[in-house]
Amino acid sequence: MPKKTAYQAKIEHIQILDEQGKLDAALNKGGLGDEDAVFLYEQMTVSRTYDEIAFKLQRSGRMGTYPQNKGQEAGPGGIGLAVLHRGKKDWLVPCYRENLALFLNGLPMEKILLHWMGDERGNQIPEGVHILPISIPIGTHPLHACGLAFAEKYRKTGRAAVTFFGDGATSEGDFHEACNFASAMKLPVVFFCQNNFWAISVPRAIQTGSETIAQKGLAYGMPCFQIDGNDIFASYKVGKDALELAVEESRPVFIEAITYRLGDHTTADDARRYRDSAELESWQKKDPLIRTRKYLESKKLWNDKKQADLEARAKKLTEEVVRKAEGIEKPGIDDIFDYTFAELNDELRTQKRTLRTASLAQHPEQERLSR
Ligand SMILES: Cc1ncc(C[n+]2csc(CCOP(=O)(O)OP(=O)(O)O)c2C)c(N)n1
Ligand SMILES: [Mg+2]
Repeated sequence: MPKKTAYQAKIEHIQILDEQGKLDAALNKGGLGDEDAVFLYEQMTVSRTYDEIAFKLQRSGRMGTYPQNKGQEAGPGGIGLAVLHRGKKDWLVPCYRENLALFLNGLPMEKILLHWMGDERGNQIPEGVHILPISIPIGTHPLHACGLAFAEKYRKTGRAAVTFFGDGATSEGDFHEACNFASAMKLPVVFFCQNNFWAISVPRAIQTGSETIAQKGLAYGMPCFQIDGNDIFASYKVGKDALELAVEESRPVFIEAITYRLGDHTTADDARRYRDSAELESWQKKDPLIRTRKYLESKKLWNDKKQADLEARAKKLTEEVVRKAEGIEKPGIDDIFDYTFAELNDELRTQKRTLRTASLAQHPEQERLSR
């Protein structure tokens, strides 16, 4: 019996803008234009400012916890803009480190703050905005993206679903079920993994034996790409092509974006306890904001004056968003019943009626007496 190669594959790594801010124009053909690069640079700066202000809110006791997106703005920014430009209102099914993709596609910015302030109204997505609430259970939501893509395919809307998750999420069973389902059912889902090399304190090196995260998609028959996740040009171009491929050929596509979280896992974490400072410093040099600014300056599209204006605008905008979030009216005591269940059964109706009474023994008719 002669031996044959049963399967062989390679995965491309795509970088269009390098760390020094130099662009590969040939690779960028059909990709992000300079005007949009300016726009994304501004939006990434807004997202960074939002992070800094949210961090301070938590430290001053005005927010429960918060996961900074710092350093990871380019991946979600690039593909987020590609989604916006398609104009199809593709679904975004996020984790918690892709704020920018959500803001670009119509999520009111105060929603994320409200979520982390523990207000469920942060998860109430406005009608017509095709975004799911951010998912805290790791790895469960790619399945929801499959369901949405399944429905859109059935309705022939030409819409895709993009789901975001981290490197750690790819060790979860639900993630694999989602990959399998999307592939077996030929669903237009773009799986966008932000590989930031850490899952809280678990380093990527011991997270999985897989050489790349992208190759996990190969096992399910998906076209797979690895990109420099700190490069808005790569994320936009590969994201745009992946969306087209997913919809035109009705199949899932996998993108692994190599990035790094420059902050702690969340405000409840102190990464200095497990992360080498030299590693952090090496990634600070690859910061997406720095390289994008270098590129724009080399093209005379940016200068110190514009930077100062932008920083002032970003601060003002974020402070307004904070005012909106903190200024929301207090929720009604009945809301927990009115917005959790479609219909109340007898027990729940009694609970709702007796919620205001001083004790379970008190007759509901006396409720007014207790307040
Ligand atoms: C099902 C589940 N298990 C465990 C956790 C606790 N947890 C929260 S974040 C996290 C790490 C996630 O790492 P990764 O997927 O790489 O995302 P990152 O935070 O690095 O963006 C874990 C284990 C959780 N939220 N959900
Ligand atoms: Mg991670």
